Amino acid sequence: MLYHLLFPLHKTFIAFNVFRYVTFRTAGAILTALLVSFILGPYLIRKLEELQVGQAIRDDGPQSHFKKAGTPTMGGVLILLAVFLSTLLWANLQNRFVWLVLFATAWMGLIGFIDDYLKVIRKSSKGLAARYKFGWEILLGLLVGGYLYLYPVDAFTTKLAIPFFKRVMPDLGWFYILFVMLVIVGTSNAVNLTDGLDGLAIGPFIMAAATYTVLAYIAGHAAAAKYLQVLFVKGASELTVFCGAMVGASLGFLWFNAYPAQVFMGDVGSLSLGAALGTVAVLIKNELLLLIVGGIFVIETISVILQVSSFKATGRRVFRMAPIHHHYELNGLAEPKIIVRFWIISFILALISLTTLKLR
Ligand code: 57M
Repeated sequence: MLYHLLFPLHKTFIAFNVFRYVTFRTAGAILTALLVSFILGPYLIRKLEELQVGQAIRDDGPQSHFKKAGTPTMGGVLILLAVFLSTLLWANLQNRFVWLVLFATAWMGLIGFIDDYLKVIRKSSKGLAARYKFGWEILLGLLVGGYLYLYPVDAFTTKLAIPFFKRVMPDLGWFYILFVMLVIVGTSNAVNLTDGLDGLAIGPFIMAAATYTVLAYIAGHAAAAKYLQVLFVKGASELTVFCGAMVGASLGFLWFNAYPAQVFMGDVGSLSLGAALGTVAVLIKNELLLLIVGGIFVIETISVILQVSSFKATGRRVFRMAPIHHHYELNGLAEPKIIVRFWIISFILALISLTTLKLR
């Protein structure tokens, strides 16, 4: 909004020329989202407590979680508020990528909100039936993939960039639509599974969002994209502002979700943030790098797949409990130690992913 209101006045007030720069508006988005979180956070937590929007703890989980019963959940509403307000304020609203990623984030946020709401009113961890939840998630993925396939504005390509191999760029054709759905639904559920300890999902998410802030900036700048040999995507740099808003909102949420958590994000937060990250990765054409940047989310998901398939096939567990963070809990590792070690691994993976820009 500010871009459209103030930049045109730069001939009169030369200072407003600064609104031309994505970097300036991204810094504004980060700080605005952070401020919104700090200002609304305490109020929202009090409201959730008043409304008794408390977390129901499953009885088959680690004993240490029982003391968390009643912790306000659906704190993801705060994250989404901060992200949307900040993006609408600072981004160029004539950019279709901004609207596409806001659409995907809101859609997944609604699915998560309904799931959380059902869990709260039923006071159980059973929310929306899995088939409905996955059905609506898959539909979103197909809509985003289908839109990009049918309306490749500015030569948007269905080619797949592969980290480390600059010359290998297979064109997926119509399969691209399924690929986009897999990325968005996969990332969304991976973040959802990871959100099982205080700050365990939001910490790695901040690292991933910060990395994609840099990658979006590069993808949207022809000279930088050429120099670093990544696909140039015209208009992608506006996603830098959106990613900045996500970094600010997530840092603000971590202030309250840090151990011992005053609030949980709920599925409204985990599903929407995961979908936002997956959608950004698709739009800037850097999807596979998510496997490195979001390595913690990948490890958590693989631990569940291994556990469930082993349990179904042989009746034996690979881990003491899945996802893997529960395995370390049951091994006696303190919750804060597990969380901070996962953050350290995320930080290292984010650095590695940025080095792939040069190692091509
Ligand atoms: C998402 N949700 C947390 C909170 C958060 C297939 C199976 C692996 C699925 C998985 C599952 O149900 N995942 C759902 C994880 C839950 O957190 C809520 O959910 C939101 C995120 N979606 O925002 O609202 C619990 O996590 C704890 N928590 C914190 N701090 C936070 O900041 O302590 C969350 C956020 C909260 C709170 O206790 O209640 C969750 O864990 O459900 N299932 C599991 O993860 C279960 N594992 C399991 O069943 N393993 C079996 C399977 C694989 C065969 C096995 O290994 O044998 C564990 N989760 C629970 N109890 N709650 C263990 C059992």
